[in-house]
Amino acid sequence: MSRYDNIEEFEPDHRGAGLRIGIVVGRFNSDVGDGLLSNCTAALIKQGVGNKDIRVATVPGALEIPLVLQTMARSGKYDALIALGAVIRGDTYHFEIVSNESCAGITRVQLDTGVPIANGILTTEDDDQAIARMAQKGADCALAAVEMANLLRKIK
Ligand code: INI
Repeated sequence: MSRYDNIEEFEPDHRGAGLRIGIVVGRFNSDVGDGLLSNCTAALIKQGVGNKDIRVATVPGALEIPLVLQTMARSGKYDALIALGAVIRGDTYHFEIVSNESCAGITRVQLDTGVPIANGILTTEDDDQAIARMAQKGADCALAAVEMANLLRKIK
């Protein structure tokens, strides 16, 4: 497709058939994790990803997510990965540590390995904010993962 001056542009491609997707979910705040995961897998399947091509790993909390993503990325078995979890503010500085370190770890893994990772770790003030966002965020991550896997394939 060309929108400007006959310049070629990669079009967003959300067709999921044949893509292999790994998902890592934190069990901390598990109701939110479950909501993120169910909406994410439903959206992946809607886009045509086969259920046999989706693998889910759960971990205790958001801080454990980057290492499992790194292991999945290095395995060569996945076209894209998805991180799901919820970090909900408490009374201490721990919220900032968990939010910032999990996000930094995810970014590092995708840049180090070249495997795209959709970041669906919600960071919210309270449970209500997380519950209000989990359905949309889970589905958005499915689309982002499929789109990024297809884009990187085309660029390569
Ligand atoms: N992990 C989360 O995923 N969300 C949180 O809100 C959270 N809080 O608030 O502490 C949290 N902490 C646990 C952390 O991710 C690790 O599992 C733990 O520190 C053990 O390494």
